Amino acid sequence: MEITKLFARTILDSRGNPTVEVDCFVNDNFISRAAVPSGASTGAYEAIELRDGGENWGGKGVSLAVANINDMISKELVGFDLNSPNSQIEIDEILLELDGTENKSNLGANAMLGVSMACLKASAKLNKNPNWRHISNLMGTTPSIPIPMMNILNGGAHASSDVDIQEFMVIPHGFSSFSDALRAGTECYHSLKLELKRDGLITGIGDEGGFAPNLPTNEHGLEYMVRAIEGAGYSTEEIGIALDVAATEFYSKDGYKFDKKKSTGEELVEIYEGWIEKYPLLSIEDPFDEDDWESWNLLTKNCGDQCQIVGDDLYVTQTKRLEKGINLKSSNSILIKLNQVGTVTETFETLKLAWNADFKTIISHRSGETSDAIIADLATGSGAGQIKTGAPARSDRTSKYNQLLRISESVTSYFNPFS
Ligand code: 2PG
Ligand code: MG
Repeated sequence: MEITKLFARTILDSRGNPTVEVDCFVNDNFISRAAVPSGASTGAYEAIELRDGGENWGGKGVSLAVANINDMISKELVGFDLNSPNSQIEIDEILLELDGTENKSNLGANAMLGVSMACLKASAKLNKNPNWRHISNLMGTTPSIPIPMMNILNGGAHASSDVDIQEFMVIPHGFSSFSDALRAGTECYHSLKLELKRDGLITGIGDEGGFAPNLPTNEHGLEYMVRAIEGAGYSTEEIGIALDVAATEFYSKDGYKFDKKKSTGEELVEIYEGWIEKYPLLSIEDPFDEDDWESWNLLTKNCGDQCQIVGDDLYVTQTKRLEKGINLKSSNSILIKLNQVGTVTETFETLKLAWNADFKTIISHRSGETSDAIIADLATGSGAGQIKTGAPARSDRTSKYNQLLRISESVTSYFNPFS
């Protein structure tokens, strides 16, 4: 069962930017395909996504990354036997060696991840397993369906509105199955549209399918979330709220530019504490800049027993950064994105390190997505517990929710970290 060909091409992502897609052929038969997502509010410490620069595609072309797969990587991996039980680890090691850099700037994390994921799917198929089961076999984990975090109100770098906070999400945790949770969250999405319309606000959407109105303050977003939940006929006991503040985006040397004024990290801590008291706020991601460790530590100390404090840009799915956060007690949860680190094996390692430290884990999409639904399989196979993959709208987001509906026909275990 040898890889006989790896073929990469440029395709479009959900924002209309080019991205990498990889086909894997085994014994001359097409066997698997993987597409690479891309972020807008990227962390400074993420593995490097190789872009061409120049005139075409506004500099965002990926022809160099595509060529790296079709030339250099293919030369190394054609002939590789996917039957080996350690094939994923071996393939990812070959990619790391070939790249030879700390930040994957040589081959490009987009090239490496495309190949790593295509090989993961190829081995799953050759083993006659669905992707989620293959992942659980590789990781030694018990599969379970994750609870969804659904981003129904978009701001920050994902919208053209004046809202600083990037994501306002519902967490439908008071339900005993994924499909019921998905239905409830989706009803909140439609209810939010009605609430916004009622107040004469626009209902155009942002990059992740959530509504993107202008609002007088960020706290108004929380008020609309409660109205959406209650308007859909639910209580805030069964549906909570999660935020991705993505604070690095509005941080500069003189502080955080939030609600049109400058605030310190300590002032933001106080704001978040007030919100945790007042709203059903269960999870706050990236409440501070990726290097403002002190503010992270303070919020986790004050609120970590009532609320998930989630590191995304802070950890960029990398064990080195996560180790520091574990030692400093900077958060109690981590967001996991395959393309922040660039290979499947390293993603598994980060997940395991997080669990060993009793961190909660959330598998995440990027704001630039494709129809590739592998994160639904990763979330289930790893048993990570939570998935965030945008609004229940637009195929780039619903492809993941729909894949979870299909998987839940086979996997009955449904993990609810909030019950
Ligand atoms: C985030 C992500 C996904 P982006 O910040 O968590 O929602 O956004 O892909 O733009 O980094
Ligand atoms: Mg984030």
